[in-house]
Amino acid sequence: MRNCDSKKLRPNLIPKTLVPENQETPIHLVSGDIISDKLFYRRNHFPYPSFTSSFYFLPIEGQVHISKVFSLQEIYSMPAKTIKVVLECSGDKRELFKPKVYGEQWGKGAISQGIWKGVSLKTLLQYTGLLDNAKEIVFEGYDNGRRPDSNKLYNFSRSLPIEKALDPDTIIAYEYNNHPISFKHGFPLRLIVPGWYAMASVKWIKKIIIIDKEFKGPFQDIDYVYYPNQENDNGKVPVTTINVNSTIQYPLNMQLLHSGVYEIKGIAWTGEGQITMVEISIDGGQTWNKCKLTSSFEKHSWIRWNYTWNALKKGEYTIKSKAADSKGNVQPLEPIWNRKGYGYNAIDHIKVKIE
Ligand SMILES: Nc1nc2c(c(=O)[nH]1)N[C@H]1C(S)=C(S)[C@@H](COP(=O)(O)O)O[C@H]1N2
Ligand SMILES: [Mo]
Repeated sequence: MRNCDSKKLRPNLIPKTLVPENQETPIHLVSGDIISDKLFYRRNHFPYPSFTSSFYFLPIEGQVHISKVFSLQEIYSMPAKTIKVVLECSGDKRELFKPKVYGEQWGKGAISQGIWKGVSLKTLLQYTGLLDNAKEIVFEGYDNGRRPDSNKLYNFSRSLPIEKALDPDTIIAYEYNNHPISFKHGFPLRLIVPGWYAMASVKWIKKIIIIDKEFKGPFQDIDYVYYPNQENDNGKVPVTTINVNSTIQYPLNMQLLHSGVYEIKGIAWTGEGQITMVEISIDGGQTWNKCKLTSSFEKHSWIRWNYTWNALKKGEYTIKSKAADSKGNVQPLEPIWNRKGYGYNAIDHIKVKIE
């Protein structure tokens, strides 16, 4: 009976702020590898933009041989690429930093995954060419507003170095899970940058500008930068690739359970290379056991894992998960603290009690 009921119930997003809209995915309650549009987390810096999509054109200009303006029909008719991609906000798990940091207090659900279809940016740039002095490519979004640190109006803009921009997997996407991208996630065109934290994946692209220097917009040079120190900006480093990470989806933190056999399960992901191992500890990290990886590897997607636990003895348990990738990265015991709280990837943990 219970099972039957729970099949009818669907989880919702977890609200953080409403304007601009910031809501997280109920990551503990999703199964499988494809997050529906409805349960995809939402992260916005500004209110949603308004523009008339029936008059939409995409300009590419700057350090190019010929500037071009593409219609959507032209873009839809080019050779397409379809990729399953994990998008993770660099602020995912921010609420876990100690000492705490300012910013959206994301739990573990500023992450989602699904299938994006679009045209490689590289393909589009073949129509314009790049001048020899081209250094970065700037993507400007339609959304704008004021930041807490300035009275100026800014659009959400970000850049990529040429090398990452020309990676065939960097796409200008127009479909998500076989449907046109929904408005909230970037309709009609959204940049998708697999392997990088999701601030790089600019929604509602207004134009693309090739520049001959480093882009210094505030979402590049003030935000999305690791600041190792509380008091000053020394040692600042831009946020780029996703850190190796894992999240326990079941059991839930602080859950009460009867003694029995349980499938501990979760996801693990990394920005470069692939997940090679996930280990589980049920004794707070003293001993570790290898998990079964239950989904097959795809270059830009998370992997699912599980571990069968014979929970026979009553008591309190701290369960931990630790992922490692093919580049030699392993989740650290402690996160690397930084003032704006990006890139949290410490070993995940939950507590449960067997009664
Ligand atoms: N135009 C625009 N693009 C954007 C943002 C934004 O505020 N405006 N937020 C970025 C950040 S920080 C993240 S984490 C992702 C969130 O994408 P989603 O709302 O589709 O989940 O979009 C990125 N692209
Ligand atoms: Mo983000």
